[in-house]
Amino acid sequence: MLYHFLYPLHTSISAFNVFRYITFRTIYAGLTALLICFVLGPWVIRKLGDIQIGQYIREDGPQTHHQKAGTPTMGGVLIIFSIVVSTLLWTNLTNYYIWIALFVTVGFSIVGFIDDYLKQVVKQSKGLSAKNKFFFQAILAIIAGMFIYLYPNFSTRLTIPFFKSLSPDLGPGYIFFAALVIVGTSNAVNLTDGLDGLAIGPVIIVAVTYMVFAYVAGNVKIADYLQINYVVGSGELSVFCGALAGAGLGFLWFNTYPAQIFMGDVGSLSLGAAVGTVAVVTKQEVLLVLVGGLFVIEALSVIFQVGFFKMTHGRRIFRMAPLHHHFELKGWPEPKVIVRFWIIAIILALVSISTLKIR
Ligand code: 57M
Repeated sequence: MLYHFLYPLHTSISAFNVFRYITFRTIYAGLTALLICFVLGPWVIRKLGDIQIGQYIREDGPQTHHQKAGTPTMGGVLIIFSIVVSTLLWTNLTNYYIWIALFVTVGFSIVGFIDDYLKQVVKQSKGLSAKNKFFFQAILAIIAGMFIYLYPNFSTRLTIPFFKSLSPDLGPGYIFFAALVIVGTSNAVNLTDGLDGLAIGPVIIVAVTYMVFAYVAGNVKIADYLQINYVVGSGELSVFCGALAGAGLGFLWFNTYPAQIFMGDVGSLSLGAAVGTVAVVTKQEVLLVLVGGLFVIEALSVIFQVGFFKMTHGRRIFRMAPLHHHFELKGWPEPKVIVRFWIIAIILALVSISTLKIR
């Protein structure tokens, strides 16, 4: 919005010329989202506490988690609100991809909100069934995949990291591949959100990484120099990623150990889907396996644990899945697990950015 109102004034007030720059708007989208979280955070925590939206802790979890019972959850409402307001304020609203990113972010947050509401407010409910949750996620993701596919000249070729010449063309099948990336990332972030700040930290790291990818993919000169896909209009998603990272930092202020608030499915499902969408649009969808490697590791730990459990009729690979619980049960204090996982996420992000040069 500010771009549309203030940039045109640069002819009379030259300082407003700065609104044309994606880098400027990305920084201030992040700071705006951060500020909204800072200002509204305490009020949201109080409000959620007052209406008794406190986390229910399952019996079968690590004993250390029982002290967390009653922690306000559904804090994702604050994160998503900050992202949407900041994106509407700082992006070029005529950008096609911005509306797809907002559609996915808000759509998945509604699915998560319904799940949280049923679990936290309608106490006896276990929330949306896995089947229903997956159904709504798939519908939203396929719609997004379709709109991405229909954008003129959008390439349906896959970008395989390190293998420049290998770029299989999926054609209309790209719609379903894009949906798979969005739903997969959404659920992987959801699984990871099991310790204070454990999900939001890597979400910030991944958002900053895709901020870089979106910027270079949307800049014809840099894309050409790096020999990566030039995706017209994707540069504006840097601003969206700025809002994602800023809102994440603002939420982390309250979610850091010992957490005053949890994000709930309303946050985790939505943030994962938002990152997955940016990865698809910037044509760095396969690289997301590396950038979001921590989420992949957590999800795989569950898949292997459940598979092995079924195959061996009761034996486990890990003391408990997802992986963060395994280290908790090994005696690692919660903050140690969290910060070490963040360090892994940072290493993966740096290696991912280096692939822009290594081809
Ligand atoms: C998402 N939710 C946290 C919080 C957060 C198939 C199976 C692997 C599914 C998985 C599961 O239920 N995943 C759901 C993880 C939960 O966090 C809430 O959920 C929201 C995210 N969706 O925002 O509202 C708990 O995590 C803790 N937490 C924090 N700090 C935070 O900032 O401490 C969350 C955020 C919260 C709180 O304790 O209650 C969760 O863990 O459920 N199931 C599991 O992850 C369970 N693992 C398991 O059953 N493993 C089995 C098999 C199935 C693989 C095994 O290893 O044999 C673990 N989770 C729970 N109990 N709650 C362990 C058992």
